Amino acid sequence: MRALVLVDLQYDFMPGGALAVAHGDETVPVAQALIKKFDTVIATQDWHPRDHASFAVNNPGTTVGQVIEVDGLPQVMWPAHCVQGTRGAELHTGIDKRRITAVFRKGIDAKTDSYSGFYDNGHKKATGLADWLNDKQLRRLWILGLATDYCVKFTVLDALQLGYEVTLVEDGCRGVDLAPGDSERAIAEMREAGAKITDGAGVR
Ligand code: VGL
Ligand code: ZN
Repeated sequence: MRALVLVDLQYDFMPGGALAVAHGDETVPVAQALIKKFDTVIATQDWHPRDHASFAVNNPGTTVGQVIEVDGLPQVMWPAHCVQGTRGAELHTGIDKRRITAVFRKGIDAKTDSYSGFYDNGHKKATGLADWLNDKQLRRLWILGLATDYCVKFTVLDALQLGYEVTLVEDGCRGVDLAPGDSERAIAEMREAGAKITDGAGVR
C-alpha cells in the first residue's frame, strides 16, 4: 500500500514567507493534483518554539546562512520561521486539509533541529511517522515539498534507509540553494541512494 508525503508546505517557505523558497508556491498545485490520487496523505510540519536553536536571532553574533555547531552537530543559521501557532507555520490553504490523513510535526524541541519527517538531525528521537506507516502497512511512498535540499532530502534518505520504496515527485519540490546547485546535488544524492524520480503527471 502507498502513501503521499507532503513535506513542509507551509507559508514561511513560500514567496513572502520568513524562509522563502523561490517558486515554493509552485509545489502546491502539484501536491493538490496528487492528493486526489492517494487514499493516504501525510503532511509534515516544521513547528518550532520561538527560542529554537536553528534561528540566527537566538545565537548572538551569527548571521543567516552561517553554519555553527549545536550539540556537536553542524547547524545552519536560519531566519526565525515556522514558529508554533503563527500563520507562517500553517499549511498552505491550496492543500485540501480534509484529505490529509495525518500530520507529523518536527523541530519542536528548542535545542534540536529536524529536517527529516522521521527523525531529528541527530537521529536520536523518532517523530512517530515510521511507526504510523508500519502500523498501516504502507511501504511505498511518493514524496514532494519544501525544501528539496533540506527537509525533502533528509526525509527521502531516512525513508530509504528505513526500507520504504521511495519515489520523489521532482516538479513538486523547490530548493533553498544557499549554494548554487544544492538542489541538483540533493536530487542526485537521493537517486543514488535508491529513490525513483518522477513528475506529478507520471503518477497514476
Ligand atoms: C527547512 C530549513 C529549516 C525545510 C526547515 O523545510 O526544508 N529548511 N527548516
Ligand atoms: Zn525549520
